[in-house]
Amino acid sequence: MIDLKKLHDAILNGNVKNAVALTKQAIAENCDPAEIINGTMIPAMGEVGRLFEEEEYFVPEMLLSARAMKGALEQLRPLMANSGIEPKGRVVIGTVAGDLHDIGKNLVVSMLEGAGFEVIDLGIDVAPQRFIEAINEKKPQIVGMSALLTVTMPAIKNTIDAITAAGLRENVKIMIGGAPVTAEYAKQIGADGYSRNASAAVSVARQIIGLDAA
Ligand code: B1M
Repeated sequence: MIDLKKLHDAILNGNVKNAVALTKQAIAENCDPAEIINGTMIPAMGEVGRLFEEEEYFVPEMLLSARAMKGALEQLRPLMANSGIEPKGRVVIGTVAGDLHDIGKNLVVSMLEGAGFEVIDLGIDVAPQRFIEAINEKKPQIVGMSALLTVTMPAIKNTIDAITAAGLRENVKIMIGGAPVTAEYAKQIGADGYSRNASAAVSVARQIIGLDAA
């Protein structure tokens, strides 16, 4: 029987090989993917953040842990996918300009896809103009923006302002998230929805396009 603490430590130590192997083992043993992600993998990244703050970890260690986390998440992705169902809606999503963090955003993408949304992922460091082009080309119902840095949070507002200036604000609902983002901030800058984590992102997405009552 797998000891998920080993997976936690593999991510913490940036050991991609072990993180992938242990995730495969957890899947083979029918562990709940939500438990693996929320109970083991996300806390490991939280610990990485703590060590970075305490100057025990530096950027290279964070990068290695991020690589291990991504490798492990890749294994779980097929379990989160929900193929063959009618798309619930289309979402264009990205990490805002200046911000390179994508693990949380990728989790949101997987959860939305798993819940039947079609997701167009613009990646990281996405300039307002790229969001605008994607809205014009893909005609999404929802635009999602992620920011992990206090200094990149204003890029969310800049992007909303640019979407408004382009005359597209009425065409889309906007959902935002990321560690420093709050519901209050979302309200203040005129976003339609905020979610604290990836699973709540699905409920928020459904609510803002009227699939569920608020
Ligand atoms: Co960075 N980093 N980082 N980092 N990094 C943080 C965010 C930090 C909190 C670490 C710390 O000091 N404790 C700190 C930010 C402080 C602040 O501004 N408040 C920080 C810093 C300072 C930096 C640099 C400036 C470091 C430097 O260079 N000196 C630099 C900035 C680079 C840049 O972006 N321009 C930097 C770089 C990096 C790496 C590249 C090395 C790497 C990212 C690799 C990658 O993502 N591919 C990295 C990492 C790994 C982290 C930590 C350790 C982990 C982030 C993570 O993946 N968490 C992080 C510390 C921490 O978070 N405790 C840290 C796990 C993930 C599942 O959670 O992303 O919060 P999270 O996503 C959640 C929710 O927020 C929410 O759902 C997700 C799943 O539940 N959510 C949404 C996210 N987006 C959403 C969108 C939605 C809805 C919900 O709707 C659209």
